[in-house]
Amino acid sequence: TVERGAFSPERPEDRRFMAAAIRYAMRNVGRTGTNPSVATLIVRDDGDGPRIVGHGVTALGGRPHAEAGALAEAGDLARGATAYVTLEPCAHHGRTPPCAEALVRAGIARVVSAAADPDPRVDGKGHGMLMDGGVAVTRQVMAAEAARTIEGYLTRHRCGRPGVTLKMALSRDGRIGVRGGGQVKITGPVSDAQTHLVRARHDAIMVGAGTALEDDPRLDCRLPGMADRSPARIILDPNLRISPEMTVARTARDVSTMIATFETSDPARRAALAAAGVSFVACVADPETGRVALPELLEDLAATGITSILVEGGAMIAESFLDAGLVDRLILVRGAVEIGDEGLLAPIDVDSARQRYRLLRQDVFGADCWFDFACEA
Ligand code: AOF
Ligand code: ZN
Repeated sequence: TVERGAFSPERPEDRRFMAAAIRYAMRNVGRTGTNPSVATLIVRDDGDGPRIVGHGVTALGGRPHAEAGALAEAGDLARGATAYVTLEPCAHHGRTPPCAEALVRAGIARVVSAAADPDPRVDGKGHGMLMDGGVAVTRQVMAAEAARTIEGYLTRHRCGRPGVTLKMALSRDGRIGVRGGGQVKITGPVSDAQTHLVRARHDAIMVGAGTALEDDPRLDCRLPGMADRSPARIILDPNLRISPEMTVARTARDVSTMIATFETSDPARRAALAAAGVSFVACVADPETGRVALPELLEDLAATGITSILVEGGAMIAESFLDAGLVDRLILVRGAVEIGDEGLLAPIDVDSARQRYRLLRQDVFGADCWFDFACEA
């Protein structure tokens, strides 16, 4: 029996279903616009053990919400069932009535939620609406794990900037390449595929103009079946050195491409790039360093709807983000190759990262070691 219309305690099976919901929510992370990617599982027990009768995840672009698909699948089986949601159900009227209301109407008996929703239109009101409708509510089940799946959304709400992941490949001797030596292959195919998955989970990917000029990269997601999951590309190019012949410019009609540049940069080159489909974000210079002011840039990017950015290179941009304290997640991929003394030292290595940040996980991908740190204060 569940106590209707009140907060109710966690049950033994709750973590198992919430863990499944959190994994499922990962499916659309990075592809739901300013909305978080949320998952819902509807579970009922008719005496023969719990079974999933409906599942849903926030749709690409952010609508419909997760609850809608799960309730549609469950149909009448939702009556008396438990709904597991990775985020507090919404309480506001958008293109559809609030999800909290839909759950009540479907006859859901109990809702188990993970993360709280900081959106002022929700922020506790979803749980309130459920309880007013006679639904028992259990909150904060695996809340920290669920919050990891919506980090960008939370950071944009709390700090007014996108969440930032910095990813760097390091040789075994802690180098990130050879100055002026072009692209040095440090990592193997397994961690490269993993990198493409991480790309797909961010709204945008950022590199400096130096890296772009040296490597002429595509910066897209090239996993089979995931070509449509490519993030937007942002090139940090204050003095506008990128030319319209480069790959990112030539493919700007296929994958959204932005150049962050000073307003004083060459107007003719800007016009040529704009004609190729590139858009521009105006940056200002930091009065002390003369470099791009990153906090202002991130704020402007958040205003365009970007909730998460993967910063992929090179050394200078990595150092600027680290120095400014603007890195939320740091991914270090240590390859097996040695570069030697002529190599460019990375601004941070695995040992110093271990001292400063919290290691979330460590994996071995082929010959490479992958370290994923949370940079919380
Ligand atoms: C849910 N289920 O799957 C998601 C929710 O612009 P709208 O109307 O779609 O509302 C966006 C807000 O909805 C967002 O800020 C967050 O509060 C909530 N996201 N809520 O019930 C979902 N993605
Ligand atoms: Zn909703």
